[in-house]
Amino acid sequence: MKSYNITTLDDFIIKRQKDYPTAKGEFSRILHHIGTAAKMVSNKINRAGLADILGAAGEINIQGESQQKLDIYADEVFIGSLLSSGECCGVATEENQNIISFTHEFAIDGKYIVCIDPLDGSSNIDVNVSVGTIFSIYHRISPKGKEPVSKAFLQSGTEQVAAGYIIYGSSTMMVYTTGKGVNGFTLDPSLGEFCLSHPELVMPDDGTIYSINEGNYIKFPEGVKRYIKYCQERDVSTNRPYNSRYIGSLVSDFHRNLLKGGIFLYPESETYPEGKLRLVYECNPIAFIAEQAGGKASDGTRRIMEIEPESLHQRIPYYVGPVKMVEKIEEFIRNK
Ligand code: P6P
Repeated sequence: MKSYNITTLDDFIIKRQKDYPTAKGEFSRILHHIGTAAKMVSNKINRAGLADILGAAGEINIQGESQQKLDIYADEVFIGSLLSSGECCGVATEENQNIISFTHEFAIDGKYIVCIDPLDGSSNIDVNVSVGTIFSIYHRISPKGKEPVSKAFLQSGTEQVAAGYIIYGSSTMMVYTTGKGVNGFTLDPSLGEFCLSHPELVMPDDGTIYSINEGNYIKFPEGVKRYIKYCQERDVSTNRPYNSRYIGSLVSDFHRNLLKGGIFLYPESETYPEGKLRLVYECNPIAFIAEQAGGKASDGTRRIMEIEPESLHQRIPYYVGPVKMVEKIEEFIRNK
């Protein structure tokens, strides 16, 4: 008789809680609440074409980008869910200039803070392309009973307690790490549960996909231009030319590269002299997952997770993927 061995996200969190002898469930509660918020956002995204939730909300966010209605909805849902967990004392999100402290009596003693991009790639929503949520969890560094201090949100990526993303695609998946490997869960809409579907994810040690917005080619640094040509040259011994795959949604591009082997590149350019992607709530969480899956993430010269953030919305050049591929682009940048 066929047996259905279904492990839900909550089962998995509780099972893994035993890996942390001192754990009292606070951390598990945060992950559970992130899962709940993800289900709510997934539900809205899947009906975006029907409900009046498509299109710009008429606001401009702190990035100077027109906010999509779903950006605002996702921001409010994740903030509300993290607050209600009672284990998080504050959040930093892409949509808010400053940190949001939870001073409510049931949350002010929360052991953790969360940095989150509630809906990354949201400009793709109106054309039905997959988008994502990206999050990092850190310990608070201020004593309990007081509001979180801003430098708690500027810890280097090596201090992450956990990191993950949700990809709202052909199915909704949640992929996260707590520093003991990477696991993927697929939302079963009929159960309303995230079920373990990709246990112990490991990134291939090399790849044949490169993901970059080649429309910016003329603005790229010389080393990056030469690397792109390297990807396009014929050399069967190194499986080149590679395939170019670019969705324009970091979570989607990274998720494909994590599963199939490929490098994602977002270099600095005249348009984005510091790079476009944000260190705190995009690059660091994805870097943690990449490293835990055996990959690497760099700004072209430095390990992303060792960079001390200087500001909440700081941008950084970003190269993430299999170690061999990231080391190759670093070589091209070094020898520009
Ligand atoms: P471009 C989405 O706006 C985003 O922040 C990332 O998800 C994505 O990788 C990147 O920007 C795409 O930027 O300039 O290629 O459209």
